[in-house]
Amino acid sequence: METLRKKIKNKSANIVIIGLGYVGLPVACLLAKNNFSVVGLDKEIKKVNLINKGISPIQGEEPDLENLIKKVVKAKKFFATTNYSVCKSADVVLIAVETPVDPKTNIPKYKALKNALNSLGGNINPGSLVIIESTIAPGTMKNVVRPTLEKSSGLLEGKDFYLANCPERVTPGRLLHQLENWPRVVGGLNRKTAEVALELYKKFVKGNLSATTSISAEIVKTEENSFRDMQIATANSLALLCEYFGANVYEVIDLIKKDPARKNSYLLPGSGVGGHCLPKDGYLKISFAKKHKDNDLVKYSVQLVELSRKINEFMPRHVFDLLEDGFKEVNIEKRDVKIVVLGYAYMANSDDIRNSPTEVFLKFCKKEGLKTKVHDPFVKKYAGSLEEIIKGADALVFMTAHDEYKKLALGKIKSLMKGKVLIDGRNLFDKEKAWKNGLVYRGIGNV
Ligand code: SAJ
Repeated sequence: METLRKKIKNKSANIVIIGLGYVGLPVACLLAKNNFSVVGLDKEIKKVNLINKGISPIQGEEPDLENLIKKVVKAKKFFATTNYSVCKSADVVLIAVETPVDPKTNIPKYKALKNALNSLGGNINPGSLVIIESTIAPGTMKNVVRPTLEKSSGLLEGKDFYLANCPERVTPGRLLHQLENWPRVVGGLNRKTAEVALELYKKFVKGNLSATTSISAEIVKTEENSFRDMQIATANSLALLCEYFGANVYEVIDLIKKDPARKNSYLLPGSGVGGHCLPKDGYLKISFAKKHKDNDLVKYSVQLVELSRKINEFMPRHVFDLLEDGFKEVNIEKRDVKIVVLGYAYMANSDDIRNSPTEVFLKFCKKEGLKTKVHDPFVKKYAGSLEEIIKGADALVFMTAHDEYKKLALGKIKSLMKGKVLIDGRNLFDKEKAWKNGLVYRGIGNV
C-alpha cells in the first residue's frame, strides 16, 4: 500500500478508467489534466474512436468537456481503448459503469459491473487499487464486488489487490464542475484502503473529502437521493391532501417555511419525479436489506422507500385525473379533443428525458384513446413554435417548469386556445388569474 500511496502522491501511478460515460469520461480527463497517465476502457469501439479524435460522445450540454478531451488526448495524457490488457500495468483502476434498476422488479442489474470485474480479473495488476464509482446498493462491495473480483483474478482482496468505492455525485449538464468541486465520500473495505484512495481524489477534487467504510459510502449515496425522493413524496402527499380540503399547497408550504425552524423543510410537489437518480436510488438502498423485510431493523426503511415511490409514481396519474375533471367541468366529450402537453424533459430547462413523468402521463392518455401533441423546447423531437402548438387546443397540460412556459401570458393562452382547460403540473400560473382570463384551472395541490 505504501508504494501505491507514493505513486499516487507523485502522480506516477498509471490509471485505468473502465466505463467512459457521463462519470468515467470526465473523471479520466480531470486525472489526465492533473498529470496522471490515464487510459480509458470502454466496450463501445465507436465511443473509443470518437474520444481518441477529441470528440465527446456524451449527449447534452457539457460545458468545457470536449475542450478538455481534446487537450488531454493531444498532450498524450489520455487515450481510450477496448482492450483490457491495459489493466496489467495499472496501479489504480476506477470502474464507472451503469448500475440500472430493473423497471419491473426494482432489483439492481449488475451485469455491466460484473462484466467489468470479470474482464479486469484476468488482467489485474497485483497490488493495484480498484475503486468503484458507480452508485451501488449497500452490501454490494462485500457481497458482489469482492467475491467476483477474487474469483476472476484468483487473488485475495486486502492482500493482492485493494477495493474502495467512491460513489459519483454528478448531475448532467454540470459534470466537470461538480466532479471538481463537490464533496466526495471515499469508502474502503478496510480503513487504510480508503485513506490511500482518498489521496487520489485529493489530486483533482477541491471539495471536502471524507474517508469511511465501504458500507457507509454505499448508504450515504443511496440515502441522499432516497431522502430527496421522500421529501418530494411528502410534498406530493400534502398537495393531494390540500386538494381534498380545497387549500393551496404552495401557500401552505410558504406559510410553514416562515417558521425559521422550517425554512428549508419542504421541496415542491409536482407532476412527477423523473431522472436517473431519484427513481432508482431508494430501491438500490433497500435491495439487499429487503431479503429480511420482516426484520425490525429493516422493515421501516423498506416501507418508507416503497410508499415514497408509490406517491411520486402516482403523480402523472393524478395529472390525468385533473384533466378528466377539467373536461367534466366544461362538458366536452374527451374523444375528439386536442390536448397539448407542455414539457417532456424530466426537469426544468433540461433536455434529459430519462424516466420522464410525461411519458407515464401520455400512456394514460393513449389508453383512453385521447390524441395528444407534445411540446418541449429542449427536446428536438418536440421543439417548435409554442404559439403554433397551443393554437386551437382544447386543453393544455403543463408537465415541466421550462422558463419559456413561465413567460406565457394567460390572456394570450386563452386567445390562442379553442377550449379552456389548463392543467398546471408545476405551479406555473396563478389560479385566480387563470379563472379571471376565462380558463378552467386545475393545479397540482391547488384546484
Ligand atoms: N422534483 C420535484 N420537486 C422538487 C424537486 C424535484 O418534483 O422539489 C422532481 C423534478 O421535477 C425531477 C425529479 O424530481 O423530475 C428529480 O429532480 P432533482 O432536482 O432531484 O434532479 P436530479 O434527478 O438530477 O437529482 C440530482 C441528484 N444529484 C446526484 O445524484 C449527484 C440529487 O442528489 C441532487 O439533489 C439534484 O441533482 C440537484 O439538487 O440538482
